[in-house]
Amino acid sequence: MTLNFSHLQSIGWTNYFMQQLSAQLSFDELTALHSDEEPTNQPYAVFRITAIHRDRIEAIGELGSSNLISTDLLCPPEFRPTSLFLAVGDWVLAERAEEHWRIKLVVEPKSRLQRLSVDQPQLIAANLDYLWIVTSANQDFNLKRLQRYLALALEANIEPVVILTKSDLCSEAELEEYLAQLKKLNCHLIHAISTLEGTGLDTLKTYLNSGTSIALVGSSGVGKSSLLNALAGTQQEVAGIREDDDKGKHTTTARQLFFIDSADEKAHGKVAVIDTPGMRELQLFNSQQGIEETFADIHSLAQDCRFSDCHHEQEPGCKVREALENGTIDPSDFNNYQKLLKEDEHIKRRDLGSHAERKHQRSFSKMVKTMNKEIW
Ligand SMILES: Nc1nc2c(ncn2[C@@H]2O[C@H](COP(=O)(O)OP(=O)(O)OP(=O)(O)O)[C@@H](O)[C@H]2O)c(=O)[nH]1
Ligand SMILES: [Mg+2]
Ligand SMILES: [Zn+2]
Repeated sequence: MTLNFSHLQSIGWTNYFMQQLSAQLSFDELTALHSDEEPTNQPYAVFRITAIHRDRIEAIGELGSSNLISTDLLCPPEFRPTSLFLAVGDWVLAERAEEHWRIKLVVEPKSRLQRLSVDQPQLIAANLDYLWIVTSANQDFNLKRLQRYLALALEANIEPVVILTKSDLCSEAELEEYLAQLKKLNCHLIHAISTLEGTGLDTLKTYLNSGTSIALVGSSGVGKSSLLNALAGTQQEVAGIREDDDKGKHTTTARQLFFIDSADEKAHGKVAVIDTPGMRELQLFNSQQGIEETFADIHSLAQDCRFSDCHHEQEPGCKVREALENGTIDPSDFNNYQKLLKEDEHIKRRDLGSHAERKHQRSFSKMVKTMNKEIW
C-alpha cells in the first residue's frame, strides 16, 4: 500500500513539496516513506496543518490510498513556541508514536506570511498562492493599511487580491470612488462584492482552482468569514448583523484552514482557504523588498536620485522631491513609503541589538559555568 499522495494533491500538495521533502530526508527515511506497509503500520505520513491551538495541532493527511483523515498531531519541544516554527497551511512529515502521529519535520514552505506581534515574530500562514486582502466599503476603508497588507504579500511572493466588501452599503457613485482609490495601489486584482446581496462572488471563481491556497486577511468586521461562508456554504462563526457595524468586535478568534470545492472541472478538487481573525494592527518586519514593491513607482524614482543614500528631503538631484513637486507622485503615498521603511529599519536594528544582547548573555553564563567548574 504505497503512499500515493493523490488525495494530498487536491489540498495543495505538489512536486515542489515532494522535492523539498526528499531533500530533507535521509535515504532510509525516504525508503520508509514509500514503504509497502499497510496504512496501519505506515511509519511516516504527510499532513497539512489546519489549525494551531495552545494544546493541540489539527492537521489533515492521507494514510495509504484511503481518503483524507483529520487528526491532532503531537508537537515535540523543538517546534515550540509554535508561533515561530509552525503555521496554518504548512506541510509536515509526522512519524507514528503508538496510536498518535508526532511532527518530525516541516516541509520547506513555498511561502510564509509573518508579522511582529507584541514584539515577537509570529507566523500567520504558509504555502499560499493568493492573499485576499479584504476591506469594506465604509469607514474601515484605509489605503495606508491596505498598503501594509500589500507589502506583506509581496514580501512573501504571494499574489495579492484586494476585495472590497459590503458594496450594498454605498451608492454607485461612492463605490466608483472607492474603486478609483484602490486602482492607485500596485495591485491589479480588485473585486467589489456583497455577500448580503450575492453580487460579485462569481468573479472570485477564477481563483478557486483545485489545489490552490488562499488566506483572507483584513480588519475585524470587514466580512472575511461571511465571504468564506458565501463561497463554501459552510457555517463557521460570523457575527450576527450588527447595528453599529464593524467596530472592534473580533468574531473569528483563531486562524483556521477550510477546504471548499473548487470551481474548476476537476472531480473532488479542493481549495484551501485560511480564515484569520481581524488584526488590530499589522506590524511588518523584514519587509523592505515588499515595501519597495508596494511603492514601485517611488522606489524606481529613488534609484535615480543623485545620492544613493538620499533621504528625499533637501538633497540636490532628488528625483523623488521633483516628482512630488510636479505632482507625479502622491504625498500621502510618499509619507507611507517613508514611514514603513523607517519602521522596518528601526525593527531590524532593534532586533540585531536584542539578538546581540542574548548572545552576550549566553556567553556570559557559559563563562560563569566554566569558572564554577574550575573553582569546584
Ligand atoms: N451589509 C453587509 N454586511 C455584511 C456583508 N458581509 C458581512 N457583513 C456583516 O459584517 C459583519 C462582520 O462580518 P464577519 O464576516 O464576521 O467579519 P470578519 O471579517 O470575519 O470579522 P472578524 O472575524 O472579527 O475578523 C457581520 O455583521 C456581517 O453580517 C455584506 O456584504 N454587506
Ligand atoms: Mg471572521
Ligand atoms: Zn531622493
